[in-house]
Amino acid sequence: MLGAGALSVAAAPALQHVLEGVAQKDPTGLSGLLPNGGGFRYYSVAASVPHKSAENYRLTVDGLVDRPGAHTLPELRALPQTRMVRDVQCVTGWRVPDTSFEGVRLSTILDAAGVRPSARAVRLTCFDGTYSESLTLQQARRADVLVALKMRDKDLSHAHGGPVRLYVAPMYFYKSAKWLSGITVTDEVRPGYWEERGYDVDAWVGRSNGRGDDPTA
Ligand SMILES: Nc1nc2c(c(=O)[nH]1)N[C@H]1C(S)=C(S)[C@@H](COP(=O)(O)O)O[C@H]1N2
Ligand SMILES: [Mo]
Repeated sequence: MLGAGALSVAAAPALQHVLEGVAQKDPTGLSGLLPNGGGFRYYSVAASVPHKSAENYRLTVDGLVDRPGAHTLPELRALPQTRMVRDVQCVTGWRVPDTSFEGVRLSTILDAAGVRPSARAVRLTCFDGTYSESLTLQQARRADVLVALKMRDKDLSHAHGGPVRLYVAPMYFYKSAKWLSGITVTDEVRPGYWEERGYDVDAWVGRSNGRGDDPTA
């Protein structure tokens, strides 16, 4: 279905942006600007994504941790919440200023699970069955990396990856995996979906993927 994989890491950044646009343009027919989305585009590499509710949602934590387990949505809501307002920046160029996200720091969830000394990275997986992301452990522990439950002060909609998505504020939006369902602590970085197709694991806005522009400057 997606042609982007074939070109993989050899593709130049500019071509990758085009490929991202093409590959994501229409597996679903829902892509493009979301109605009332305030400039957000709907992206999903999976053709259809199941809906999860407060009753059946689970976030599993496993890998190199002392206490593997799963969090329900009420449990996540009961943990300390952090709210941040930043610009959202997709690597293909679109940007949405001053967007609030709110949720639990990923570091809080990692600390609760007890990360082992041999751990170096985190792999994030999604209940769309396809997408994945990765962070170094140092990145994952930043205060501006959230397991987000709210966007713009409302529960995350299904279209935006609800009920729970990752939110990596300082990086391009592809790091912010939608429909988050798994956190696996690993001994090395395992590149995520777009990273296997040439995107940088270290996706700092303005400093990666061959981009010299810095929208935060
Ligand atoms: N599960 C999943 N998460 C994903 C993606 C995706 O296709 N699937 N696309 C990424 C990209 S490239 C962007 S720009 C944002 C888009 O988020 P939005 O659909 O809420 O605008 O989600 C990111 N997280
Ligand atoms: Mo993106």
